[in-house]
Amino acid sequence: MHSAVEKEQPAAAHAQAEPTAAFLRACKGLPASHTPIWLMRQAGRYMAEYRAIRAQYSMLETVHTPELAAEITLQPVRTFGFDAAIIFSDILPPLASMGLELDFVRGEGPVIYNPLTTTRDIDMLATPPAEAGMSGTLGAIKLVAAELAPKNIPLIGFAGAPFTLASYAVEGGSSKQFAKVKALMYSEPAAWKRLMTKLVTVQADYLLKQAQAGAAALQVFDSWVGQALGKLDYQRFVAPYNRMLFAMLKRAGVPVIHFSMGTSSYIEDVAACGGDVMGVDWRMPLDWTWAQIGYDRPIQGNLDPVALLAPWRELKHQVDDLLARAGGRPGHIFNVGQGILPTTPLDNVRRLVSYIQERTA
Ligand code: 1CP
Repeated sequence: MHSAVEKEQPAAAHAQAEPTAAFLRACKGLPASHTPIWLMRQAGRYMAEYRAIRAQYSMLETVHTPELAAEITLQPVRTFGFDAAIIFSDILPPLASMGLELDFVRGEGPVIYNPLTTTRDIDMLATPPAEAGMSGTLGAIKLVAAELAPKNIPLIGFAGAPFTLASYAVEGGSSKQFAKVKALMYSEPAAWKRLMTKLVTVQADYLLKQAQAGAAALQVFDSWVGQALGKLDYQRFVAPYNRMLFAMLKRAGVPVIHFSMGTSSYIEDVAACGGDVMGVDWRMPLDWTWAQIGYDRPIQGNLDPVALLAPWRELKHQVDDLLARAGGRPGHIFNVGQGILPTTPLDNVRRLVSYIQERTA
């Protein structure tokens, strides 16, 4: 049942060697009271409470105001009883602290008005400490951790992986073909190295400070590597920097989830870069992916977020299939394979969370 919300725990519960929260136990591959569940983008437009706040404040105002970010983080946890919270923020605001002019344009998504076009732009990028540009998120983490620690609900901090962030910084926003960022990568290898190293420096510092502020786990989002790069490019142009990042995060003292999308053709290379838990998308069956990664490594995923738009009969079929593929092994964290959609019916989320928590108890 909902043991994660019922047990009273001391504030530093997540720092213990043997945690009691189901989510943290699964992150360590330990047997848990039930299969823990949280959903990427669990705070967002499918919730009326979120839309009400966003009607009054811009995306960046909500991210940089600790009280607003904390409230948005807590909304889905209160409503659905998830086994973990994820701090409300985005992967892109740290780029603003490096000197990129970021905005979230309604209906269009993220935009960077001064994308990197020359090697000089790369050399001009600043590498400030997280307190300089991300103090709002660090403050929000403190507020949420204080609220959730007595309920033994872990809070996840996060950041973008270097390639995924470089794609926005060079393309100036979302991309389908990643032509500009790949052209830079192929034609200016020395500048590429400087860019990726700066991104690793800033993200590692930011993630370590999120753990210090009270995040009980960290997730690194490498959303676009799989869409942009084949195995050989991943090995040459991305893996060295991801390895550096995950090595630096060992000092955090909390579990680190390494999430990527579209990487099933080279998931073993992705896994080799590090991360205690591998977050995977829905394109390959969970049992196949888990076997590639190794069953001794915890796994997070991998329901198709679009399945949450289906009637319960179909959703239940996909959920039962996924649980069967997880085979009741310790170290499975139930999640979607990418952020849930704004059109997701609340009832499906409610039903999914209680079904997972009750069926696997
Ligand atoms: O209100 C709105 O319309 C803003 C929509 C929105 C939201 C709710 C954006 C803009 N970001 C977020 C929050 C967000 N983004 C979280 C919050 C915590 C949670 O509840 O999960 C997280 C973890 C992210 C991470 C993120 N942002 C990723 C990685 C995960 C993924 O979905 O692959 C990426 C790629 C982004 C960039 C981004 N920010 C926002 C949008 C619409 C996008 C994607 C744009 C694109 O497709 O390129």
